[in-house]
Amino acid sequence: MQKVLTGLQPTGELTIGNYIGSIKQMIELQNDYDSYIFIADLHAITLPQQPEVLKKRIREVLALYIACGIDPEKNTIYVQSENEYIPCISWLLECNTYYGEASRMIQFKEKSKKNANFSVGLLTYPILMAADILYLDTDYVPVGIDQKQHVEIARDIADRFNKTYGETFHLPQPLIRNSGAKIKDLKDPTKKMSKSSENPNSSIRLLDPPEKIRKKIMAATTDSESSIHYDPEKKPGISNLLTICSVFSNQSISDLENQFKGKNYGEFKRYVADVLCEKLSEIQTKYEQLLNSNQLDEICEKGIQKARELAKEKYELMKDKMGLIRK
Ligand code: ATP
Ligand code: LTN
Repeated sequence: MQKVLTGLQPTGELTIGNYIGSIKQMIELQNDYDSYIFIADLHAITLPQQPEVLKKRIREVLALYIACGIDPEKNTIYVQSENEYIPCISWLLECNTYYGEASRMIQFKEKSKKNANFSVGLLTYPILMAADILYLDTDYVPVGIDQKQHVEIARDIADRFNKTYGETFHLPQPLIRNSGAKIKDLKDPTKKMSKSSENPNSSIRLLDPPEKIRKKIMAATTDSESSIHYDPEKKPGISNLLTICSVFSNQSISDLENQFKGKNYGEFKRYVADVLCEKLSEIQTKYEQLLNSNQLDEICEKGIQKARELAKEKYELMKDKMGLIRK
């Protein structure tokens, strides 16, 4: 059975961008693939985090995965930092990655520009991500478009390692949605919606109450026309709302365009808010039930045992290939 794997950083409250770009794809694949989903807490600390907040968020994201529909019977679910072989594998991969290659990553350039004293971890971030992907011989990695380059570098590193030391890794491929690969910021629809954004009105959080969802959607930036049609270049705000609405209502964009022909932006926005409130309130009810249950711990214990065993096996193989053996 082919393998799919993805991870999310516990760096803030998850947004509908995270849901669409990553979680929903995993839900759609879980019946047909050997599926792995984890909390990328080691990636989160590449930027400063407050320990108490981080701890709380790890649990929140776990509960949200399951509340959204990630089935613990069909997925291996774990917390990245509990798998001690991942940083070991990452180190071996770092020594087979060029500095130039890592420093060309777009995310590194953007995040290092924003933080005057950035950590070395911000540079080696994609190599840690390569370790997450490669230990498992992952076939597909469902992500938003912003992570495509990181999956590609993982593939390059794997290919180089195979050529240098002999066949060791399977080459992974990113899996990116046609529509919804980059949900936009509600206030500035030329930018990506991001959970660590400073403006709370720029994103819909999966745990936002209905009145907040309505307020944010009604205040979302649009344009001065009145026609509701999909044109990401000229109408980025309306196109973004159409994409969001299409994913959450399971209607196609052209069906939505027909439904709202001749109607105004206010009517359309009210519909988008209704659709979101309905779906998110289902997720929120399940989330509340899960957050303080023992079920979460049991799921993670089971998940980490499997992930650790597989990572240990790959680490030993890599060491062997690289000559890291005493006799
Ligand atoms: P941060 O603001 O901390 O960088 P983020 O919101 O970008 O966080 P990540 O944890 O980096 O979220 O990403 C988790 C997954 O969600 C990744 O696969 C990423 O590509 C996807 N994702 C994040 N934002 C969006 C978005 N706006 N549209 C589609 N996919 C997204
Ligand atoms: N960098 C990713 C999170 C992540 C990930 C991974 C995603 C860490 N390791 C492995 C897919 C596969 C992000 O979403 N920011």
